[in-house]
Amino acid sequence: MKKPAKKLCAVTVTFLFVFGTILTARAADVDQWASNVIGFSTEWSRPAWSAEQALGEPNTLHYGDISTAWAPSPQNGSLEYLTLGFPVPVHADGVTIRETCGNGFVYRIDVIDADGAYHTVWTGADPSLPGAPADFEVAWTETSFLVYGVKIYVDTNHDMGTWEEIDAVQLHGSDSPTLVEMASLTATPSGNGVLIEWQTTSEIDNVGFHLWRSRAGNGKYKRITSQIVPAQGSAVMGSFYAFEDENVLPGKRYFYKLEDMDSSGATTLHGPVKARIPNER
Ligand SMILES: [Ca+2]
Ligand SMILES: [Ca+2]
Repeated sequence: MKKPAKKLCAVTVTFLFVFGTILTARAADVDQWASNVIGFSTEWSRPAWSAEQALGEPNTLHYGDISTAWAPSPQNGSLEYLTLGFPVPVHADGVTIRETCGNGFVYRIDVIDADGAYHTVWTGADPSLPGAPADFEVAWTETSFLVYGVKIYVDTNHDMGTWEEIDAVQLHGSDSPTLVEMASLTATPSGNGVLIEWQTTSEIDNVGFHLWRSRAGNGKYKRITSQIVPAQGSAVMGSFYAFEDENVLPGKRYFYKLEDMDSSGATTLHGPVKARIPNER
């Protein structure tokens, strides 16, 4: 029996276009309660009045010395601090400190960046009045860097008749926007490798790209670019990029994700796209 002639055009080309709706995410406002304790000067006891009592949503519903709020150890005579972390890094523009005892005691606020450096965003007189829980709201110009935590400075001499206590802390800001708009992202078998090509329609504040590869779409991705692929586009002009991955085997399937990075170090992933390498002929 005669075998049919082997087809020469056996190259499987997989184009997976990922559309703008997925790739274009704008910055969103985020208001979030503190989720972890980074540090504190003192705490009155544990777990009652501990630093953890300032995490999560408010749960101290009345004014007074109540164990569901953080209290520093000394009632008076010290300068104290409480440093809290938040789930989502944001370009921060404010904080709300819920004071539930000795109100009016905050004298300084710092925010913490990705490198763990502290930036003072406010100093002054806290106008919160005693007698009822008070939300001390502080606003500042949005930080250019992402904020991971807040340090609150407390003067225990503010009310000589009681402790100064914090029930909850909410950070306000916007999350990192996707500043790169993609037109296409493809992976195509080419020679002995895979050619990954992408095109942008605009790039704002983009430093460049890295490529990540996996053998499965939901698998573990490894970075395959040893150096960042430098950005070439701008806010008004996109650019075209190509990268050849030669470290692939015949007959196998590969998945790729594209990562863009902005000047603050924030990254966004695009894809995945996949390519199947033809069997050797
Ligand atoms: Ca006091
Ligand atoms: Ca609390």
